[in-house]
Amino acid sequence: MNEPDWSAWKPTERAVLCFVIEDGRMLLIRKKLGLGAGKINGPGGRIEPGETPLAAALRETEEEVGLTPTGVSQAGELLFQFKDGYALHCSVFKAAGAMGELRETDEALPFWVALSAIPYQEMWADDERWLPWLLSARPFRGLFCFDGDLMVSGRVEPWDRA
Ligand code: 8DG
Repeated sequence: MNEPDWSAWKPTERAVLCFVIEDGRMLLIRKKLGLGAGKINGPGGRIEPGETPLAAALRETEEEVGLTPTGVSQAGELLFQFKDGYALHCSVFKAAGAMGELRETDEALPFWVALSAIPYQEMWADDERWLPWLLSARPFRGLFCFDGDLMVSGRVEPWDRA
C-alpha cells in the first residue's frame, strides 16, 4: 500500500474523539459497536451534517457515557487512510472535567484509568504514538495508513493549527 500524498489528501468521513482527564485519570470506553468495536478508546464518533467538531465531541460523549465534558479544547488531529479507500479525519479533543452521571450505554462501557496505566495494548495501534502528545499538551497531527485493523505505516508531527 503506497503512502498517500498527504498534502492532497481528502477525507471521506469526519469523526471526533474526546479524552476527559481529571485528577490524574482518563475516561475511556470499551466500544461495543461500530468501527473499532471491542477496542478501548475515548468517547467519539462521526460528525453529523452541519455539526461542528466540538459539538460532535460533546454530543458523542453525552450519548456514549452520559457525561458532558467541560473545559474542552482541541489537542490535535488524525488522518487515517484505509487500504479499501476509506479516508477518515478525526479531530481529537481534551476535556478538563465533565458534568453528569457516568453510565454504561448500548454503545460503550466507560471506566476511569490512571494516566500511568493506559491500556495501549487494547487500543488502536496508533494511539500509543500520539496520546503521549495529548498528555503533555503538545499539539499533534498523526498520519496513519491501515489495512483493516493493521497499522501499515504512520507518523506523528507537531500540529500547526493554520
Ligand atoms: P456513529 O458515527 O455511528 O454515531 O459512531 P460510531 O459508530 O462510533 O462511528 P464510527 O465510524 O464507528 O467511529 C469511529 C470512531 O473510532 C471515531 O471516534 C474515530 C475512532 N477511530 C478510528 N480509528 C481510530 C484509531 O486509530 N485510534 C483511535 N483512538 N480512534 C480511532 O476510526
